[in-house]
Amino acid sequence: MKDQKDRLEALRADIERRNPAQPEFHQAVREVLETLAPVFAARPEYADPAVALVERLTEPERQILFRVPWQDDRGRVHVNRGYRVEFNSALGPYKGGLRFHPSVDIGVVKFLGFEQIFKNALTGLGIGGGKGGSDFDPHGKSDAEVMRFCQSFMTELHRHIGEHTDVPAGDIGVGGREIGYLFGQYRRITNRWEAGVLTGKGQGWGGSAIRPQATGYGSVLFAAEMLAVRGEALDGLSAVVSGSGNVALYTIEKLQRLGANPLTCSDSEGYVVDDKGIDLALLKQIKEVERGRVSEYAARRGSSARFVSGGRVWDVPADVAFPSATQNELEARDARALVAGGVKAVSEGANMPTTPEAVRILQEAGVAFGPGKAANAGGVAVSALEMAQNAGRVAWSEQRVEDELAGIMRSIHTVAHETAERYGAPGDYVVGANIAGFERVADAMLAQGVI
Ligand code: NDP
Ligand code: 2IT
Repeated sequence: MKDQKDRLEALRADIERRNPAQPEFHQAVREVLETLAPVFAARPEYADPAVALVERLTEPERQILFRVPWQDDRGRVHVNRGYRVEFNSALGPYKGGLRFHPSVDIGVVKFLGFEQIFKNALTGLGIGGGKGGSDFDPHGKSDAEVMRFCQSFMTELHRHIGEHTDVPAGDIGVGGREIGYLFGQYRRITNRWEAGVLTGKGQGWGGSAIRPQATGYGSVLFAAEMLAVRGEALDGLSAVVSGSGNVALYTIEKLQRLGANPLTCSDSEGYVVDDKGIDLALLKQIKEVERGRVSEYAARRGSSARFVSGGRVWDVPADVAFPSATQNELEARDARALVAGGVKAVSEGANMPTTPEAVRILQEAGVAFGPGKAANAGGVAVSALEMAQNAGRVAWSEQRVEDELAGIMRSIHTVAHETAERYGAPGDYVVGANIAGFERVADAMLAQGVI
């Protein structure tokens, strides 16, 4: 075990040296490597330096970086960067979202792509790991500007993707509108109706029922599974949710359907707390229809709600918490605030929202902690179901997709829970999810030879 720890530590140092100035990627790799020592001790074939399995797993198969020029409504030309990191295809075509946000750089895309490998493995479906995006900021842009940007982005990206090669979807800043423009340009350039090249499409033209809801619904289902192990249920519990985008909105919806009371939402300017519980119809109108800010929700809701500029939702005491905005949004002091407020479970709808120190604080306080790789896998799982429907040229009913999603989330919970027990860390879903995802990818890589 000591030897394994030393080898992993040397590997980690080497990865940081070879990938300078990529702190999010370092963080994601460190967090996985830290949990692998027991599986290396039990299965020496994974750790054999002569096979260099971890070295291969942490090096993307391919990284694509390109210029994206586009014109604004006044005719001015802007230049953004486009990225697609095709990280690992041992289990299937590269699969993962596109993020449009000013903070996107190669380190962010690599952290997301690396996480995606294990998340996708956990779904049990045939999808590899990838991620992409751009430093383009869709906030404040007209529909026509977003369309021209998406068309320019796809004009380069199209040569690298395909239903059997690499299948992007949405992430921060990329939703149904952007997927529509991207799909239109792909179809025009290739002259192919290749529905399975992108997921998150509109339901009238190849999209799956429940895909917009899937990540948020899945994150709540995962929390329900964690609570059930402790003999508890969501019904009657209060909840804090961060973010107000795709994942947050449908987390709130599912919580309400299961009888819980979500009290908050947020954006990069601050948060809203609503003592009566979030009015989801109003929030959806502001976010999905008007593309507005959460401060407008407080202004329109009346006396039960207030907007806290610059604050974080974790200061509001609640039974369960759902970080659903972005990476590193829940830090040590936030974890302490949640624990002081009596939180029982935290389920990560976002990718890597909880810092390592905050995870430790929550776990040491006995809080059930569902890491994003497991808890937010419902989105990509329904994307894989969308690919299956596209391949068969069929559309499944809402009920069927919802049942499949529930089954997949249950099975991810079971596998993470059982794997943690098997490796001597009962109740630690971080260990369970990392090892279970790793084993599936590692076995496929070993079987497929040195590539
Ligand atoms: P959206 O773009 O729909 O919403 C993002 C939300 O997070 C917005 O409220 C946004 O506020 C806020 N946010 C984004 N960046 C920051 C930041 N740097 N600081 C503070 N707030 C921020 O994205 P999604 O809901 O799709 O994604 C949210 C998270 O869920 C991400 O971590 C994503 O990777 C993850 N995820 C998404 C999946 C999906 O299917 N969409 C699947 C699995 C995980 P503002 O408008 O002010 O920027
Ligand atoms: O982080 C994620 O899992 C996503 N953004 C969804 C990826 C997908 O291909 O549906």
